[in-house]
Amino acid sequence: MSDLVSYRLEGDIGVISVNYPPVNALGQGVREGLVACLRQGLDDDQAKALVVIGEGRTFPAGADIREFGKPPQGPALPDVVAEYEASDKLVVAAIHGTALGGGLEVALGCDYRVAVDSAKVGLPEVKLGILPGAGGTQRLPRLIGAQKALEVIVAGNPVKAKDALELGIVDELIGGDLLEGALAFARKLAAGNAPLRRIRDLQAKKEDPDLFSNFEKSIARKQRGFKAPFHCIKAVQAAVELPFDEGMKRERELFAELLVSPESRAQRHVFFAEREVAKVPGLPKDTPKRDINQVAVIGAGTMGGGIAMNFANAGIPVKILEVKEDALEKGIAVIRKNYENTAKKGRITAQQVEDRMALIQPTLSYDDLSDVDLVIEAVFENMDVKKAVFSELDRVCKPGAILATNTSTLDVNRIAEFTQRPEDVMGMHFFSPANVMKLLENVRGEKTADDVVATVMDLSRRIGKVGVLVGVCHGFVGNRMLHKRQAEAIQLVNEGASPAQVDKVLFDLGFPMGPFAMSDLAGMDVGYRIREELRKEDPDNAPPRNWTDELVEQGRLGQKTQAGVFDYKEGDRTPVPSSEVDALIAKFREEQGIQAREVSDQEILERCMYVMVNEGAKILEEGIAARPLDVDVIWIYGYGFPVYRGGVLFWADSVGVKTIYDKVSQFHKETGNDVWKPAALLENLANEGKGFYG
Ligand code: HSC
Repeated sequence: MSDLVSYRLEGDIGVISVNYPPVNALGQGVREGLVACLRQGLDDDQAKALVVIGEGRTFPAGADIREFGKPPQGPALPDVVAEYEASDKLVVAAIHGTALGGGLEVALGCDYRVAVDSAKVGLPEVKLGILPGAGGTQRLPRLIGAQKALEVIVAGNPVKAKDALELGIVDELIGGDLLEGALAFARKLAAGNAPLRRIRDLQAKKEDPDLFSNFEKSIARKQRGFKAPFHCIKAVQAAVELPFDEGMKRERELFAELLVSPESRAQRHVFFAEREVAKVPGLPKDTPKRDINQVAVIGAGTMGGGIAMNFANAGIPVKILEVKEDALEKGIAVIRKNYENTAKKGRITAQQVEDRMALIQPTLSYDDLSDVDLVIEAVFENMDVKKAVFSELDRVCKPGAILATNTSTLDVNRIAEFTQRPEDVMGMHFFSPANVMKLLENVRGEKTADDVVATVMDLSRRIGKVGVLVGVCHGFVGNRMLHKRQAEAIQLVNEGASPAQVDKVLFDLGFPMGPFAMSDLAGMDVGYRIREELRKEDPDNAPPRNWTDELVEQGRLGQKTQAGVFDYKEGDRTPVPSSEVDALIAKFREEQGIQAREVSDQEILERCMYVMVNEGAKILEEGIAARPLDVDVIWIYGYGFPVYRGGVLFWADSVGVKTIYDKVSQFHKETGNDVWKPAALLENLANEGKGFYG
């Protein structure tokens, strides 16, 4: 018998206890143990009722995701849940930590559910591209109604215990020790001869006749490209329209379709990749970390302010430095406004606004930074300015303070050399808006000390970011690939495509917006400044001038000036093709002697995407990113690459590395452009018939 689940008698109540760290996932051994212990409890004449509980940090947090895709081994989870539901003794689920997915489904097979205040319950399967497949879509609507069940299942977000009580998912909150409370609850039920409560016997209610079609419409935009949310709706509909056993059959069919779908494979890949990036190859888990209790940010602009908010949100005091008083005041006012807007949406309380603002301390003097543990510089992208800032930081900061730069393109090794302590310097590249975007590209310099890397990676998680470690090169991983795509997008327009056509192809692939709408959003002047800097510093490698430079020089900076590559109406972010820009493009083609031609959508897709795959391969070869999954996580969390395609390199595997290599070689032959020179890694993988992931 499995030793992952044990049975014991506590007085007159049988306790079934799951012990499978870290999250008591419902792997084969746990499922087997749950059934065996239930049978033991049913056979135990002294047990008047049963309690199921998880040891360690949580009630089971779901099916064991690592088993998906492998040959199934019984007992199947739906059968386990059915056996609990069929029990003729009362069963109480005692919940702490996170009762998620299959974990909650087991609890729904029990007659009653109690939870500690800090517990959360939920059915997050949709985030893995599947649906609750052990009766969750059939039992939850029967318990709480179809509308609420749809909200829980389709969003997949965890529900706090207090809200779960209100919804009726949980029957009682336990204030003190969970086991004691659950035992007392079970005894009270047994003493009162409380009836069994089998959810399968309830009727699911549909509150509104158009519930399902309306719900589908309401998520259509946000869930574009995902399959699982729409299957979840179909399954809940079955709960309302079919008898329980038929509904279960329908759930099983829909689950099976999703499990083998490319979307789910990709989403499960992202789940593990997101956790894997925290484990840096070659950096032992026990590498010491420096204490970070007080942080400072240099620069109170959009970026600096956003960065500071992350620390205040996590309860870490942060100083924010500007050289001019009015810029400082303006920056602080913007932060307050951002918090107040969040409060207006009901996401934080007015008190939280004040608490967070109290953690942000404005200053005009570098001397105030003598006690901070970490400084993040977020000033203008110019080496001379960085030099001035880092020399000053080197002068005032205490020994052991980490000095970080938020540069998105400049050489972190050169910046480190502006100090006497390059081992304490690294990059922390936040993405705009810095208080929202989850990605943090942490850049290790040549001389960065291991404990600095370990500290910054750990801190990323503390402030709710996904930190990915990268090496030094122009643009690091994300922007280096992005710049290649942008250049290709511009080149496609030069040859005859329209900006709107290019954008549509990438939008249809699943990006939130195309490359030109994106540069309008970011501000066309950002890229322009980087190009100008390159033209000064490294003219041989700088991109040639093109029509986008002219747009900037004419004041078309993007959304902020209501005109960039596209036009924008006041208060509307929808890009509208511009005849003025079309004329500029035509003029550029004429000056260059280019005869515009028809460009196919397929060519746009191949050139914009394959150039990134090739660059990604070069990045891996050079060791700038350690693994394909690091590149993929960067593209998902930094640039909105569709999760259901798993990341740029995961997507490349789905196309076929050989197919991509052949095209890249062809483009190289046709253009002679270095960017298309196939990466050796790409070539090797293609020759071996392998993908980035084997
Ligand atoms: C499911 O339940 C499907 C069901 O409907 C059943 C269908 C049956 C159908 C049968 C048909 C015949 N599995 O995140 P952390 C690992 S789908 C395996 O860093 P935290 C994780 O990889 C599942 N491993 O911790 C990591 O490993 P590492 C629905 C899992 O405290 C370690 O645990 N449930 C795992 O920040 C720690 O994780 C979910 O989707 C799992 N289910 O967060 C919940 N869950 O150390 C997914 C975690 O080697 N999990 N691991 O890197 C979570 O959301 C978070 O892990 C928690 C903990 C909130 C549980």
